[in-house]
Formats: sequence, structure tokens, C-alpha cells
Amino acid sequence: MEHSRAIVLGLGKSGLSLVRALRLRGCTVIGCDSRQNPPELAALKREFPEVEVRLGAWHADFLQSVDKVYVSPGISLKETALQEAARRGVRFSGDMDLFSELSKAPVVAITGSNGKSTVTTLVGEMAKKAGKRVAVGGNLGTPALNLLADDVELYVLELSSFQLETCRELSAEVACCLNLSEDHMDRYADLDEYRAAKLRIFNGVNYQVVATDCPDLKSAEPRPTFTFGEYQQGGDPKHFGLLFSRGVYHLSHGDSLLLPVSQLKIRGTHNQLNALAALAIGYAAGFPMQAMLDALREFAGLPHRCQWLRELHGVAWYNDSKATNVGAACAAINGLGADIDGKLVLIAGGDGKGADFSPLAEPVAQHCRAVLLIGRDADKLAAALPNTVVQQRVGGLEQAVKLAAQLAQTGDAVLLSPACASLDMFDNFEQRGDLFAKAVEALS
Ligand code: UMA
Ligand code: ADP
Repeated sequence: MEHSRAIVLGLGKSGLSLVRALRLRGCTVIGCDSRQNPPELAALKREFPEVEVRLGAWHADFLQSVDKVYVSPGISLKETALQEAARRGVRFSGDMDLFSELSKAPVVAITGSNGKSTVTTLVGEMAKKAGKRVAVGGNLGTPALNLLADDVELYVLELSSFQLETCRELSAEVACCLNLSEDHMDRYADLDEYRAAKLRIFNGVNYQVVATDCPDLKSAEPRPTFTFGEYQQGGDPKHFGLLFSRGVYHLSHGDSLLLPVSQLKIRGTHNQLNALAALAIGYAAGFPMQAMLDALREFAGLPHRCQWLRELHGVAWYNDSKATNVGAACAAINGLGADIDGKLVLIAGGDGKGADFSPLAEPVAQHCRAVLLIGRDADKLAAALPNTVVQQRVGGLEQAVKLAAQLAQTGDAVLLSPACASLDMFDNFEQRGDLFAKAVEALS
């Protein structure tokens, strides 16, 4: 390997996967983390006792002292030491650069502000049904480098803007940026900078999949294109749409009906779009249609994403803890709100990551009976919401669940869709969702 001495910045999951891949190829590695007790330190010391570890602040001189510097996705390239090193000519890589160098099988890559995990998992299920030996991961949870294996026939990867920032040329077989709305505004100067990071997914791509309502989310170079979105007249065989026929909406391909949406287990209009995106991606990757439809019928969705929990006294309870940004919560409110007879009691709030909450005003006005607000940015959120809807600030999630049970009426649904990250109150969105589910289970 050309870079015999490398620094790995960040000793979380990605950092450990980088150290592992580099050590396997004989590189000398120095592992660094700004924290005194990074999450994978113990595992690193156990597996690679020979690797030098440095904890605490890093400096440009040090970053300049090796052949290659790999940066974990959670670390911003705007950090002072990294900027200074960049000025001195250091080029930073990420785990996806090394993955591209080492992987031998084609890659299907999926990004976007929302729906990534759902679509990635769904495409993975479709690939399995198509009989492929597929490895699924990336931002979804398993670092891409940990998926590398000689017998893999296809990689299906969810990629975040953070991972794409340090990825020069992925050369994916198929790539898609599902949608774009504000997220991580504590890391990006503006939406354009965030978009530019996302669009790197198309560098060197063979086939691209583009949402018809986001025509700018595509490769700068002309590429063979498949699309998804509203139904389009003309029967374009490269388009997957929602077609109203015989009184119900269907997933369609060109002019052919594929499946009534009632046969999907995942709920909400946004999930119908996710199903169409997965079809377009799978089609571009060459999966047989029947395999894709079988996977779609069976897919029950992922936990914490508009997940149905229970029905109690005529009220349905949904856990959408993964809605960590405004766009996700808007989609869940609109999607579920349109699906139910009554209104929504929404539980929202947490760490808003610097977001503008105003896009929530309209969906809340249209679909919500009440909004219960938790967490650090509860007041900021309250200021953005219409005062025609009942609003109440509550101390915690359990209290919100009890109050929601009192406010909801028969035919309503209670939806936890925070529009915020969980980190001000919880370890992660899973812990927030699990606590919500427990509190809902305890209701009688
Ligand atoms: N950190 C420090 N100092 C360091 C290094 C990291 O404080 O020296 C902090 C970061 O600011 C961040 C946290 O540690 O808050 C984790 O960062 P990391 O890069 O070490 O994270 P990993 O454990 O490697 O996990 C990463 C992704 N995490 C992030 O991008 C923050 C995981 O996505 C991903 O599953 C994993 O790689 C495997 O690919 C999580 C995520 O929250 C689910 N992603 C964001 C999102 O989906 O919105 C982008
Ligand atoms: P990601 O991995 O991008 O965070 P997920 O599939 O985990 O996406 O879904 C996270 C949340 O985003 C869901 O809980 C839902 O609220 C919202 N969501 C899912 N799909 C879409 C979509 N296509 N458009 C907008 N919001 C969506």
C-alpha cells in the first residue's frame, strides 16, 4: 500500500474499521481521538496493542508527519488543526476512500436527508430476494470497511454527508440522493454546502436515480438516469410513480401497475416514495421485478421510523424517534396525518442542531390536535408553531406520553416525531424511542 504510515482521527466505529483495514495491509497506524475515553479505545487496544494511541487535541505539524490522514465522519474538516494542515497541503481521506480502493464488487450507494436507512435496507432485501450475496451497511450502522469480503457480490451502502465529504470518487454502479432538506446546520455554513457534500455520491457513477421533485439532486456529468415520484404520463420505462387507478393508489412502472399501496406494510406517503426509490434503484441495478415486489410486500419497516406500537382506546401510537430533523418530522406528520381519520397528538423537541423550525407550522396546523414539547429547543419550537393548536411544554417523555393519552380522542394517533436530535436528553435516538415505547406499553 502506498501509504505506509497513517493517522486515523476518531476512535469510534469508523476509526476502528479504518485501523483494522490498514493494519491488515501492513500499514503503521497512529490512532487519535480528541476525547479521553473514545468508544472503541478498549477494543482497539485489545485487537491492536501495537497501535500507538494519542488522546486529546491534535496539531497541524503532527498531521503533516505521515503519508495519509483518515478522518472519521463525526469530525469536521473545519476544525482549526485540520484547516491549518490542509493549508499546508495535507489531503484528508475517509473510510469510503479506502473502501473504494479495496472493494471488488459493485456498489449501490444511497444518501439524502431522510429515508436513507429505510431505502438502503429495502434495496438490501430486494438484492437478497434476487439471489445476490449482498452486504448492507455504511451510515446504517456497520462501517463499510467491515463489510469487505471476497464472496460479496454487491454492496448496498447508506452514506451520510459526513462520509461523502471525505470520499473523492466512489464510482458506484448505482447512486441516489433521495431528497434534501435542512440537517446538520451546526456543521455546514448553508444548505448549498450540505448539498455539495451529498452530491459527491455521484462522482464516477454509472447509473443515477433521481427524484422527479428534486431534479437538481443528480450528477454534474450526464449519466443514464432512472426516476421516481408522481405518476408521469407517457409510460417512460425508466420512471417509477404513484398511479391512481381503480379507486386506489398503486406503485407503477411506466404505465404498468405494480402493487396497490395498501399491500405495503410501511405507512405514510413518504414511505410510498421510499418504496418507489428502492424500485428504481433495484431496477437500475438489474434486479428482477418479481424479487423486488416480493421484498416490498414483506418489508415491515425499521424500528423508530413511523413504527406502529399499539392501539389503545381507539388511539394508535407511533414511534418515529428517528425523525431527527425538520424535514423528517414534516414527512411523518403529513404522511400519517393523511392516513388516519382523526388528528395527531405530536410529541416533539430535543436538540434542533441550529435548524429553522418554521416548515413545521403548516403540517402541524393541518394535522395536529396538540403538540407536546420536550428538550432543549422546546421554546424555539413553540415559537415557530401555530398558536391555534394546543401546545404544552413538558418535563420529559414519560410525562408527555401520559398527557398525550389524555388529549387524544378516538380515531387519533399519537406520534413521537421530534424534529430534533436526541443528544440533549438521551444517548441516541434508539434510547429515546425505546423509552417512549416502554411508556406507551405501560399505559392502561
Ligand atoms: N468525536 C469526537 N472526537 C473525536 C472523534 C469523534 O468528539 O476525535 C465525536 C464526534 O463529534 C461524534 C461522535 O464522536 O459526535 C462519533 O463520531 P465518529 O465519527 O467516531 O462516529 P462513528 O462511531 O465512527 O460512527 C459513524 C457515524 N457517526 C457519525 O457520523 C456521527 C454513524 O452514523 C455510522 O453508523 C458509523 O460511522 C458507521 O458508518 C450515526 C449518525 O448519527 C448513526 N450519523 C449521522 C446521521 O445519520 O445523521 C450522520
Ligand atoms: P435516514 O436514515 O435518512 O435518517 P430513515 O429511513 O431512518 O432515514 O427515516 C428517518 C425518518 O425520516 C423517519 O422516521 C421519517 O420520519 C422520515 N422519512 C423517512 N422517509 C422519508 C422520506 N422519503 N422523505 C422525508 N422524510 C422521510
